[in-house]
Amino acid sequence: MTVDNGDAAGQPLTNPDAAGHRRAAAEPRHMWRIVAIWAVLSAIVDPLFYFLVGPHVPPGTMTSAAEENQFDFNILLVIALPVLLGVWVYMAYALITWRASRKGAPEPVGGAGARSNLGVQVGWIVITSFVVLFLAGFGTFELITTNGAGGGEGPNPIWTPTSASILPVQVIGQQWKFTYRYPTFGGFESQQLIVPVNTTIAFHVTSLDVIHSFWAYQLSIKADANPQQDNVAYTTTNETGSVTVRCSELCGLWHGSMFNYGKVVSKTAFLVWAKATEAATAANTKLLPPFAWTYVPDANGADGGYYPDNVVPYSPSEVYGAKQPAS
Ligand SMILES: [Cu+2]
Repeated sequence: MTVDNGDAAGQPLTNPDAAGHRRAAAEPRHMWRIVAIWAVLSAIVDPLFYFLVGPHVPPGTMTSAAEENQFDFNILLVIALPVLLGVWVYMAYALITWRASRKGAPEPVGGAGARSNLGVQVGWIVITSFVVLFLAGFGTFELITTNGAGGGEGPNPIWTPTSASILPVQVIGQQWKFTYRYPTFGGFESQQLIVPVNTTIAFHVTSLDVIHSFWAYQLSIKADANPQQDNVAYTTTNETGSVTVRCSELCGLWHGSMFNYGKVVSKTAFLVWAKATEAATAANTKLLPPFAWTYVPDANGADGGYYPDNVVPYSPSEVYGAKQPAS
């Protein structure tokens, strides 16, 4: 039901001859008002968000990958906020301006005039196409740019870091735990992920059984752990701090409890820890299968239940540590 409140002069608005012309002249250009309000609000909210909230957006800045991810999230949000504001501004404007109870409000008009507006349609298609295509290009660029996206890139990464010395850390997933093997420190294994700060790390992620996913949240590394695959993910640590590792691929009954913790520590603390752990676990390390890029549990295997995949040795840059990898 519509209510005719009449215009300011008390004339009924539904009288096309008497009121139609007068109203057309008095009616403000609503669309341009909405656009102006939206533009001003967006120009205020976007920088406020980017500079005040942006630095706190997950996953933080602990590594180069985390920094890149935070930047990407911020760009997405800077683009998304004006879209959100556009909806809210229109809704608020419509509620205030065109509410039925407003004295002198113009009567909602249906019919041909409300059915289509070429400018709005073309504008909508052009703007949404531009946003989507820009994001596709931006996303693709960010995936392959020099800091990567923190995802596993398979055994032949599409980009490699330029650091002279890269610390290799093998991440071994199995139902339902992660262990970390340090091939350049005698190949010892640890339940805790400890890495040095200001260092480029090459995570070599693999699995002994089903598909897991190594997600080190604060490091912004998320790489699938596939059996018989060496999935490489690089990042460079910027800050010390705690790391939570979770499996992010449904991998069986206790998937939910497949998590552990780690730390980014000073280079000195890392070397102390690595050498101490190497010495303390030496007896156990001897019982482990020799270091390999992947391991296949096999009760009848020729190498004590595991066999290495005979893949080439390390790249010459992955030499951080006291020793070359055991072969
Ligand atoms: Cu898992």
